[in-house]
Amino acid sequence: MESVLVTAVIPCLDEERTVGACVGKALESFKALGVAGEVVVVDNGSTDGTARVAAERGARVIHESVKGYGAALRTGIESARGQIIVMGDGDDSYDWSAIGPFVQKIQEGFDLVIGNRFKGGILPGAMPPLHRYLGNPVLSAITRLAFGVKVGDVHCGMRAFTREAFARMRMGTPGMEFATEMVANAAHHGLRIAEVPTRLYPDKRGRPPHLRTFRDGWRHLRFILTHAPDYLYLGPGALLLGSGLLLQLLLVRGPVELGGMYFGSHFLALGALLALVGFNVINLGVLAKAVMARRYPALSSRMLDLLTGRYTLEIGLIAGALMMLAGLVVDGAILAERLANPGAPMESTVHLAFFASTIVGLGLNVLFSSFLLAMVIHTRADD
Ligand SMILES: Nc1nc2c(ncn2[C@@H]2O[C@H](COP(=O)(O)OP(=O)(O)O)[C@@H](O)[C@H]2O)c(=O)[nH]1
Ligand SMILES: [Mg+2]
Repeated sequence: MESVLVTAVIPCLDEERTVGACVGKALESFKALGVAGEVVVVDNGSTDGTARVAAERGARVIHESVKGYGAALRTGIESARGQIIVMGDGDDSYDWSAIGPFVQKIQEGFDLVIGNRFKGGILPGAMPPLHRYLGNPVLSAITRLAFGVKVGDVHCGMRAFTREAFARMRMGTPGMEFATEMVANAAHHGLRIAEVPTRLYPDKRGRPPHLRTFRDGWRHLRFILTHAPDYLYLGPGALLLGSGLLLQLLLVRGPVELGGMYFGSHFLALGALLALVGFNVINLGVLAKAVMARRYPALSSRMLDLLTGRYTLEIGLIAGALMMLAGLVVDGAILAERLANPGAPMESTVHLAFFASTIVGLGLNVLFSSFLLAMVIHTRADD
């Protein structure tokens, strides 16, 4: 049997009106490009004639019972026989006759090629204004920032990649967030990414799309937040911890009056709270980064190199114990003074005691989280 070079993968949920045209155009493309190709249609539980129409037009039809765009695509891609995979919707909104530039970019040596509909043109009625002017550009910008990639249209459904690149990306999400995950994982694994202008046509199926604006928008955002610990934890955590410590330091010697306003123990308590919460948020960020380092060995970050190279449980334990000790010494001194002068007003020492106790609390946190960090860093990655 002639070996297949390109596999077109089309995920379908009730697309009997359009899947035939997509399959036909993909097969024509293979002929025009002079490559051996196959079309795989993944039927995702359709109740219409999708599977029959696709098979009649010459596709190899496979079935995936787990619902979702990502689940369907993954199954289709894993069954592909070609070295190069082109994926795209079965609603005839992407032009399956125009896959040449995708295949070409792969042959030039790129691992992943993503269409860009903003560059290729969006025909009237092809994309709702809310997605075109708000949802997609905003989520694409956040994705670029969070993962350091240059991809203009992160949700574009027409893409190409090598089978090997797909294996390296280790995709796992079942829904529409698959599109974002692929961009993130490609970046984290250091794959070479290219873009090609792609035109988007109105789909021709005569019913609403499967994509649901808010449910799927949230799924993209959820994925980004979960996988961008610098932005989710480290930035906000540093801000909280910094402002909490600053507030405490300002008030450590007693109440302060600023511009006629009195800053007393209420603000002291707020400072302690901010510092503790901020520290815990940073703590989670460090753990999340350590988890990501296990998952994405190609990911480079100075913090990670430092952690994986130098960190030992003992360092964490000693740091935590020293912090606790420092706080306890101050607290002890305050207690001794109180015992010596039982009648002295509390106000003179409460500020310092608050600060010292906050440091004890932070030290305790360091102590306990050190164990989990050590476990994450020194456990072998499972693959
Ligand atoms: N949303 C969704 N799409 C699916 C599913 N299974 C297969 N698909 C196919 O995935 C493609 C993209 O879906 P579509 O509704 O066109 O989303 P949109 O192009 O992002 O608006 C279509 O070919 C669908 O038929 C599923 O369970 N959910
Ligand atoms: Mg579509």
